Amino acid sequence: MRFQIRRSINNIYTAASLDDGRIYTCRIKGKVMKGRECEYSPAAVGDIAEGNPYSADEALIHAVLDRKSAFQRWNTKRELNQTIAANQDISVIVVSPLSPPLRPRFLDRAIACSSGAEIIIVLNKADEADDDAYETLRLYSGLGFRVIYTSSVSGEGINDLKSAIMGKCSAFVGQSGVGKSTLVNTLTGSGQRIGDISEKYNRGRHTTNHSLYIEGDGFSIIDTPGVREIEVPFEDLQKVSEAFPELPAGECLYDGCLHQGEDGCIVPELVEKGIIDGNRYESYLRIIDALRDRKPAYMRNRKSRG
Ligand SMILES: Nc1nc2c(ncn2[C@@H]2O[C@H](COP(=O)(O)OP(=O)(O)OP(=O)(O)O)[C@@H](O)[C@H]2O)c(=O)[nH]1
Ligand SMILES: [Mg+2]
Ligand SMILES: [Zn+2]
Repeated sequence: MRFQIRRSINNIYTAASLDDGRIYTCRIKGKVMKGRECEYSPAAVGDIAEGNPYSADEALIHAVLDRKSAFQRWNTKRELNQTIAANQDISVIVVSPLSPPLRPRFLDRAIACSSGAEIIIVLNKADEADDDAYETLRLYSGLGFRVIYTSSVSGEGINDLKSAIMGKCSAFVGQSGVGKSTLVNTLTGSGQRIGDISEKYNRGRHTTNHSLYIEGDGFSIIDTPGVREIEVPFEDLQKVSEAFPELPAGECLYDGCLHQGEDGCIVPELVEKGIIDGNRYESYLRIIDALRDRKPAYMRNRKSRG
């Protein structure tokens, strides 16, 4: 039987059967799934799994199918990749202008954490936005990212966002307190818990603590727990440039140029001329640097077999 994972807490999964439409509580056979050694958890919300029911509402999962897309982050503590959402058509990266403040560096990393999905940037709390926020996001629309301005207070942009996600599955990701769950509630009428913003730190309180798949009217959303920090998952360095569409492909002297100013790399000149934004380039370089020394725990501890 095939299942779609809809909630995951401590390796107990709530999943909808794609065959009989019922909801099952699932466990996974074994702790680590083959091919997923690099991951914090063998399955994520949005994953399609194969398994067998052993009662009317319980099943055992023995395989998780390959993903077409994912939003992953590096779990610094466990030193593994952590999948926040899987198989979404769109990664909706939600930011807010002031509480918490918009951080372009964070946004750049979040874009790089998404693979295989379309990206939409949502500036929520548009009711609090100043010119700076609009200015910052103009850069991203200029790069070809779709940017939607929303406010759950004034209702601005909600219909635009709704039409953008219609017929699709979207993962709402971003910092804690930007208003992901509020948007999800506005869009689906569901009753996700909403948190307030800590006055002392001007950031959210991690109100949503696990990813959850929610069905709306003609679309679905994976609401995800907000994070304070985000690091790009362990992956091929070449893949990072996919998150930076402004970087030239195949124009530097050497194939597979990482654009760190190698011989024959044209990027530093493009930055100097202002054709590539210097801050974006700095984000890119920082991500490459961070990834270079990064190795998942399971790889580091493994003994070399010569
Ligand atoms: N001014 C304003 N406040 C908003 C808006 N949307 C949400 N908020 C407030 O922002 C706070 C955080 O909202 P949540 O929806 O819990 O944020 P979240 O992104 O789900 O946070 P986590 O679950 O911690 O990741 C709440 O106090 C909301 O009322 C908005 O459009 N404008
Ligand atoms: Mg939330
Ligand atoms: Zn280059």
